[in-house]
Amino acid sequence: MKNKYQEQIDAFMEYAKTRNPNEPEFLQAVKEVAQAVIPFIAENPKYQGKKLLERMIEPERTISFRVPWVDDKGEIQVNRGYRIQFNSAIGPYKGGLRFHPTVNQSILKFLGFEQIFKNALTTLPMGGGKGGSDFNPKGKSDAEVMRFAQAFMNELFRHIGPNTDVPAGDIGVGGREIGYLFGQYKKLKNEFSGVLTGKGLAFGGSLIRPEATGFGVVYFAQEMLHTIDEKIKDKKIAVSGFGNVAWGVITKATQLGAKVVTISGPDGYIYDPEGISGRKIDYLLRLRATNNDVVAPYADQFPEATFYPGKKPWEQKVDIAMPCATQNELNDADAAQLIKNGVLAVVEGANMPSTPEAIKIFKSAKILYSPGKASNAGGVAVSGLEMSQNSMRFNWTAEEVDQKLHHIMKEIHNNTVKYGKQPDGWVDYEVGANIAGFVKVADAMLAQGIV
Ligand code: NDP
Ligand code: 2IT
Repeated sequence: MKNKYQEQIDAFMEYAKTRNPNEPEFLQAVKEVAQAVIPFIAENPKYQGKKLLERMIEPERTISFRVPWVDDKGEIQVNRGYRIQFNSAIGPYKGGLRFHPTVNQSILKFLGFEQIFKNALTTLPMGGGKGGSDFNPKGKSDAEVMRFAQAFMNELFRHIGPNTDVPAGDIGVGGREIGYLFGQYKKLKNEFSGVLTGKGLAFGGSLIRPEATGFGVVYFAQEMLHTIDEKIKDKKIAVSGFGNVAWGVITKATQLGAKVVTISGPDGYIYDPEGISGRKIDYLLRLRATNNDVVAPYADQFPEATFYPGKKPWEQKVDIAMPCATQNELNDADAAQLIKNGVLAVVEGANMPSTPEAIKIFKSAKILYSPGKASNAGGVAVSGLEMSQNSMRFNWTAEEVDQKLHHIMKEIHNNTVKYGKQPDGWVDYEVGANIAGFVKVADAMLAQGIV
């Protein structure tokens, strides 16, 4: 479908490219939002002439810093740390930290930008931010991870705070790393506060936060399936990745009677025809804790499974695909294969895992397709609930948190459908999520003046 606002979108993207050269991932994320929001602005005078999108694509603050530390051999290592404080119109900056060798400013700006809209969708008062480092956790000892985390916090602490900016985990940052980061913050500030989320249960963490992103993805998938009178029970699901999000998705989908048949790592993917359940799910956690880049050992443990080196799970015939590894891991050829195999729904657990070409294929086939900023918002939503519990100095039970998460995912679905429903009844979740997120942030920015 040719967009009648294409010229305006192209002009805006030229402007964005000129200001952000060499940032392909960031521009990809901006384009997705611009395509949805520019036509909406054109039809809603209230949002015109305020340079809202121009303001939104400019981070309020970009912090980049040296992280020197000493490895186990006594050698000095130097990494680069970042925090992108993107938008605080609706609350303190909020978003994860990523430790991965591929981390650069473009990737963190794409993630921080997406986080603005995602956080707005959660219904909770959180602005958007993201940070991290090009530190590679692979093969590092526990002591090295601790020293790196402390060195990282030695600079970050002066830029964050429970009412300013509240980081959490992302790729390469889980409970262990958050623990070390929190310890160092507390030591430097002499302050015990909810400055980070994803903390251990003994020191202010929330029940269900580790599971939240994956559980939320599955709750969102249930809502999507309801719109076509389908259920998740007995569905065959392909999942990519084998980290925190993949684990949560597999746990909840299995509880609800679906069968997850794949996981993947950078080395290839596993196909398990019997489904990944029970002790196999526990095995995933052990595999992840090795800090190695591999899923191949799964097939040695469980001989009914096959390992496909260097391949991606999208070649398998499944009802639902849930990419949960990383950005741009599902391309146009993968999308075409999934459609050919009759996939009903693609529900993103990772951030921006489908390329723009892949999304185009899903949309023209009119399957159910949801962007990560809607379907993976459960993680940051429970981070928001962790902040609430920290402020109250009180803990909700697992059931209470799970119930609130479920409710939030339904709200996100409703709000996305509100703006994404097309005249023929098909829901464009990508357009819906971007407009719904934009409206909340834009209204707050308009009310607060030019700041
Ligand atoms: P983890 O570090 O726990 O896991 C990431 C997983 O993806 C690892 O298994 C990683 O392996 C794997 N992976 C990395 N590159 C590839 C690749 N090229 N092909 C296949 N697998 C790969 O991170 P999370 O589970 O936390 O994050 C996964 C995704 O979900 C990311 O896009 C993240 O931004 C997003 N997300 C995370 C949330 C959270 O709360 N944690 C919330 C919302 C979204 P390895 O590390 O060995 O390379
Ligand atoms: O991408 C994400 O939403 C996250 N990594 C979680 C952020 C958070 O603050 O919990």
